[in-house]
Amino acid sequence: MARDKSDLERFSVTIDRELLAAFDRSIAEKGYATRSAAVSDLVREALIEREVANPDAPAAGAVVMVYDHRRRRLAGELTGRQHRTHHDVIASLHVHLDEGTCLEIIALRGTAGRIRRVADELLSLKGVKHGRFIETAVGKYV
Ligand code: NI
Repeated sequence: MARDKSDLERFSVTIDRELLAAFDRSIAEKGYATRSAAVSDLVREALIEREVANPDAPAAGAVVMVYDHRRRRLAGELTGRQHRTHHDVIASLHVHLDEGTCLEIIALRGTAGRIRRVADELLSLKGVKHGRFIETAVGKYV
């Protein structure tokens, strides 16, 4: 992506005034310094979403999940699945939130379709209370 100013291009956009006002409020709340930075992120997001829709695209992502380790067999099952998919699981972080609740963050790298399948399998395990998978394209747009 843009490495110096010569890589940047200016363009104008015609947009509904109220929509633009709402966008400006939204990006101010998020802390963007300029519309350009916010629009660049939106464009990148759209391109990455499209890229990772291709199951063969190189991708990386993270599963973030919360579960109760006292739940029978769940902790062992989670570990077993990560070992079985060790080519895709590149790191994990386990945090003991309280007496029973664990927060686990599992980093995945592989093709988009494959790591999504691994993430879905982890998140659908019985006993996972809440979780989410975020993914990004590798080597393209980022
Ligand atoms: Ni724990």
